Amino acid sequence: MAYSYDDENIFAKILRGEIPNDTVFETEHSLAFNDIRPQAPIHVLVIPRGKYVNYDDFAANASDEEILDYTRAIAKVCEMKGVEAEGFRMISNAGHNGVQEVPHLHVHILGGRNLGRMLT
Ligand code: IU
Repeated sequence: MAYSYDDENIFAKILRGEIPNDTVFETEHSLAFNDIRPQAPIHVLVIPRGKYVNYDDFAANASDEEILDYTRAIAKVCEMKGVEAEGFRMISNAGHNGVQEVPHLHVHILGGRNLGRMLT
């Protein structure tokens, strides 16, 4: 599927430095920052710097280097936040049914409390 990227989405503005963010970790190809409306004591968003709408777009069109960098950035944030021992949740919403608010790929990392069952 072909995706068209909206250069005016809020994460694009964050990546261009037009809007501040509370950075947790960054690499050449990825940026992690605290969510402005945290749903748990730890709520970090990890985004690729490249213009990808969602995971499908990223997996199909990003370079191997970007994919490796992004995958490891997510793991690094989990390590930095110390969520691995007690557990955590990763979510990436996509599209209308996924109720994706910002059309730039992001993975939510949630932890620091029992998150409850999501699927029954
Ligand atoms: P979603 O997966 O697209 O539904 O979630 C978007 C998230 O981006 C949501 O948790 C917001 O609180 C968060 N966010 C943000 O961190 N900074 C912003 O300026 C905006 C949204 I707008």
